Amino acid sequence: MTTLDDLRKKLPSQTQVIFDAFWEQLPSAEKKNFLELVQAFPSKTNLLQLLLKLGSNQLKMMFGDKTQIAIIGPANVGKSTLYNQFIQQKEDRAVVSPLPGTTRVVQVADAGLFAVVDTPGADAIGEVGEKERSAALQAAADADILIIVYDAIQGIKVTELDLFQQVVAMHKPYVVVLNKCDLVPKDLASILAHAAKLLNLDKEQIIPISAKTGNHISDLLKAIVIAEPGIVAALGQALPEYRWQLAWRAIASASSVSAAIALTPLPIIDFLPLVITQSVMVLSIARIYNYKITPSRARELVVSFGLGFLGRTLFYELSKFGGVPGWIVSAGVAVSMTVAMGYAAATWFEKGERLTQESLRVLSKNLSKNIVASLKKAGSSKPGKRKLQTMVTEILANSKLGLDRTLMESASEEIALEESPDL
Ligand SMILES: Nc1nc2c(ncn2[C@@H]2O[C@H](COP(=O)(O)OP(=O)(O)OP(=O)(O)O)[C@@H](O)[C@H]2O)c(=O)[nH]1
Ligand SMILES: [Mg+2]
Repeated sequence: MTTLDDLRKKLPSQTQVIFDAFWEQLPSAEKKNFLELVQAFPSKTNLLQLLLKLGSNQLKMMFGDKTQIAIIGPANVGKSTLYNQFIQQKEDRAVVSPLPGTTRVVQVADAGLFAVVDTPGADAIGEVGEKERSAALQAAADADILIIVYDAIQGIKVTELDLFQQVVAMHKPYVVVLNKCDLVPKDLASILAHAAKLLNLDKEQIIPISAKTGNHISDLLKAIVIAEPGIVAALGQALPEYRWQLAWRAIASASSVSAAIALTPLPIIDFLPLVITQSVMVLSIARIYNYKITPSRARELVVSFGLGFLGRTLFYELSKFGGVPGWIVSAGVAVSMTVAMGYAAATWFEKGERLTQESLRVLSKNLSKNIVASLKKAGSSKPGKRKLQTMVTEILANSKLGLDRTLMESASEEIALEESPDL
């Protein structure tokens, strides 16, 4: 688990001072929120990026223009490669090449929560070099946070120290990165120690990464996030959405298993394996919401929601209408029960609120109608288990419900999600 201190240590001391000043002013309730959020930071880069993306609206609301993060450093250290790790749109990709001096002008792109700025190498000599150097320094002066990149193999040349000092003198939050660590055969520690000594930093304050493989980019992202505490506040607000999107993945995968279970025996849904599948899902959702629960308690929770009974009632209700193959009704009911259970669990873990039987009933009814309609559209002949699982995963992956939790709330208030099937 990441602690605040782990993250704080990654910041150079000047940036720690900025963070500490912010921390002192924070009321204790806010401090608590902040700590909880930091602990919930995922260690996988792609998940952290999802969180950053979700936080971008909050940040815009709070600060108007986006925070700009400039990547600066000598030529050929991998600045543009790192920039490409942050961008959201493929069209924004920067050109990368083994030739020093590839990037000639400053470029800016959207990186979700912040805007990222790629700059030309700031160590070039000659007339063109001078121009590029001042463009890079100007970009640094215009940015809110700086990432200073060096090459782990080339090391830090004495001539590059001057650049570092100039950047530090700007008194902005910054982080220092040693790139191309994938090429370091061994003894990364001594390379880090050497760089730290030159820059007058602690070893922990230099973040070793590989911009090419993406390794340890998440450490860098976390350091950036706490270097600008405003970002953490924005992330705090985005966290519920982020958790819901993750929970939705767990729900989609458990639902596809539930659908396969519902295929046999037909036409009566076998509820015991469903309870097991849903209990496993509830455990993963609990993990996402940082809620401690044992497997047996998860199972009790599933049973206590009484979805088995609800499912049976729904099944008979939907079968009565005829015209829909039995397997579609079974799968539709099993999936909607699992989705409803996932939503009920997420609501419980997040807010401590228990959905009422009535809202669960309305929610699962609306969901099953929609899932039955989507399955009907997807194919008329009864598929094998695996095919059905793929179909259900696709239906749920494309559903807007996974992006926006509030749609679930309206679904449990008897508002049709999409057009209802004519049952
Ligand atoms: N092995 C390895 N190669 C890298 C890494 N990052 C960048 N490179 C390579 O290093 C070379 C330079 O990368 P760029 O991203 O163009 O470097 P830059 O700092 O933008 O260079 P300029 O624009 O010339 O200042 C390219 O051949 C990259 O593929 C890394 O983490 N590992
Ligand atoms: Mg470049």
